[in-house]
Formats: sequence, C-alpha cells, structure tokens
Amino acid sequence: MNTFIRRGAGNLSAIFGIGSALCLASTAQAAAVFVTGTGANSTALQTVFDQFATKLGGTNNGVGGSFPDGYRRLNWDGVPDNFSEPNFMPGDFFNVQSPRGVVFNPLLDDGGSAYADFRVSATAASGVGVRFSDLNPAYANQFTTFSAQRLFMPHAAHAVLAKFYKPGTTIPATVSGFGVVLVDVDSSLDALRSTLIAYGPDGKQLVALTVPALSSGLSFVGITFDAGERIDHVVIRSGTAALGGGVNDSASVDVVVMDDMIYGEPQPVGECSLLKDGFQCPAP
Ligand SMILES: [Ca+2]
Ligand SMILES: [Ca+2]
Repeated sequence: MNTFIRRGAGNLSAIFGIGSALCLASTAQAAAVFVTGTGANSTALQTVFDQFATKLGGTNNGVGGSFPDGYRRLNWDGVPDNFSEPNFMPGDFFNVQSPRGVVFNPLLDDGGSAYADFRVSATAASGVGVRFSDLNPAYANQFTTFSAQRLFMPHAAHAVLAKFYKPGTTIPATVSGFGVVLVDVDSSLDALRSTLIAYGPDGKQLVALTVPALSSGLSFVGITFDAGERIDHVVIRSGTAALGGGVNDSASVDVVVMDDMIYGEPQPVGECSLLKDGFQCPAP
C-alpha cells in the first residue's frame, strides 16, 4: 500500500508529484490536506481510509439526523435490489430513502441521453451478475470491492457531481472534507486520469486531486482542509468511459468504477450550523 498525506498551502497553481500520484492544485485559499493511497484489496487500503475518517472526526453518523461533527459514509451495500442492477438508483437516494445529506448528478454523459440516474452493482444472491458483469462479463475479474458487494457508477456517464444538503432536507450544506474509493484505475496521467475536484460555497474550485493508479486494485483520494474551508460540492471523474458491453480498458480507455465515499457531516448554509465549536450562524 502507498499512503500519502500532504498539506498544500498558498496560491498553488502547479502540478507536483506525490509518489505514484500527480496532484493538480489551484486555489486562492488552499490549505488543503490530501490523503491518497492504493491497495490491492480492502485490507491493504483500510489504513489510509481510516486515516481520512479520523481527520473528519472519527464518528460515523449513520443515517438521518444532524450532528455537530463526525462523518457520513456510503458503501452502496445496503441499497436494495429494486434500486440495483438491472434497475437504476435515483440520484437523491441518499437524501430521501436513506438520508445522509448527499445528492448526485451524472456528468460527462457518453450517450447523449443525459440520464439522471445511477448504477449500483448486484449481489451474488440476486442472480444478476456481480461487479457489473451483467453489463460486461470482463468486469467481474476487472473490478474488486472495498466493501462487498456493491459498486457505484453513473448511468451512461463517467463523472458525477455530489452536492451536499442537511440530511433529509433541501437545505444546502457544506462539508469539511470528501474522500472516495475508486476501482481499477489504470492511469494517473494526462487525459486518462481520474480526478476528485472540490468546490467552495462561492462556486470556485478549491482544489483538484489526481487519483493514484493501481490496475485491478483500489485507490483512495481524500480532500480536507486545515483552515476551516468548506466544500459545497465535489466532482469525481471516474475513468474515461461509461460502463457498457463493448467498453473495455485499452491504451486510450480506462474503465473505472467507485466504491465507498466518506464526507464530513453536512452543515446547513442557510441556518445556524451545529459545528463542533458551537453554533455558527450566517452573517446578517
Ligand atoms: Ca461496496
Ligand atoms: Ca481500468
């Protein structure tokens, strides 16, 4: 396993190497802390994932409610069969059916249909192919899991925008950090690379982080900050193509899927927040 934690500071606008990863940072207030790593399996990646969880506050707040600190986690494994392959999951599943304060929209639509829903892979018990092998038999061997058995990907797209809300409401919220596990990242170079980009409440990009590659393995990228910056939404670019029957890794294509996501407790923007240091209300 490779694990890196690095602080970015100042007005960065440069590409700099971090081990096997390349990080592109451009921000006016970047006091970003990056946590990245790779592992051949879930055991090998667990340490880096846990390091990031600790930075977010160390407590999983589960489903519903609102809390002054801690984090939320998605592993997709509890999504029921009627929202999993061959069915689709709505983008607001984790703010309506299982309220954890995040709503997804697909980006980088590959089919021109602009679907607004998502794929969650099937379990073995369902009789549908596991790890998206119902879409392409090669995927069963290509993809592994961080948390068995389900994986995540947009429908007919290869990037996703995640926007935060006070869990179970439509009140916009921000988070202190966001991390995601990606599966079978083959390249961290140039146009093939996968990325995690965080945006602030003013809509400006805070920082962008390239996902380290490990073919057939697991990669983790996490972004948080050491000076109180807040993330309004993130964009995850997972590979270069949507899943499909004829879509396979090649010199010009990297098929990547996602597993666990973890993010700081969403704190509402338009009302007083339950931040751990006390109530924080918006300026009048
Ligand atoms: Ca999972
Ligand atoms: Ca791949």
